[in-house]
Amino acid sequence: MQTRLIEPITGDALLIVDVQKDFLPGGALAVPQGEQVIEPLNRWIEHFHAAGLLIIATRDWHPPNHCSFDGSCRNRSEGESPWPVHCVAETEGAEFPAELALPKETLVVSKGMQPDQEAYSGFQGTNLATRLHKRGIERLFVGGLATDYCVLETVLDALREGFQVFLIRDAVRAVNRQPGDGGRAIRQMQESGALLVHTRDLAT
Ligand code: VGL
Ligand code: ZN
Repeated sequence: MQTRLIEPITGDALLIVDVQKDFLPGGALAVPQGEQVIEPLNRWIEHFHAAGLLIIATRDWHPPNHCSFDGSCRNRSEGESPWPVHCVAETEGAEFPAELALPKETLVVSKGMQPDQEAYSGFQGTNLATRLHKRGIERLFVGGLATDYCVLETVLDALREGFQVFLIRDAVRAVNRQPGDGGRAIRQMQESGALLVHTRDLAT
């Protein structure tokens, strides 16, 4: 099958979700194979940067007493267990890995800073949607961690905000607390309107 190459244009932005040390091997909440998103994301970063297009990186940026560490979040889902302490603001685990080639112009968006609220989505409790609309962004290319939590909620919010969303299929990995969570999340994103793209289809 012939696939048309993807050529990002004005109005496009790259949105990298929570690629942080704590979600990578050796981290407090390591996502299986999480490190494998870095190489494809670097290709998208290079392409967007060379084209002068916006790159956004969200980061989980929790206070030490964040509710997700003891399961007391006011907006937690039914039966959701707590997470290990992860991505505490200003700690090493919350840093972006050196291997992720983020340019200095990257728009960094911190989230999950309110102690009593879970915030998987990069749009929740941030002004990200307004900032993107103001800059004329219409399409978002999304990759990062984790497929079944922060990528899922960020993509669903982006669609609700009216952005066209392209999920970079090979640049996401899932926690899979329950087997199949990652696949179900991808289907849910597609059913909500996200389109799947692959790094091999990015024009060089
Ligand atoms: C995430 C669990 C807890 C994520 C953040 O980035 O997907 N998952 N906090
Ligand atoms: Zn978190």
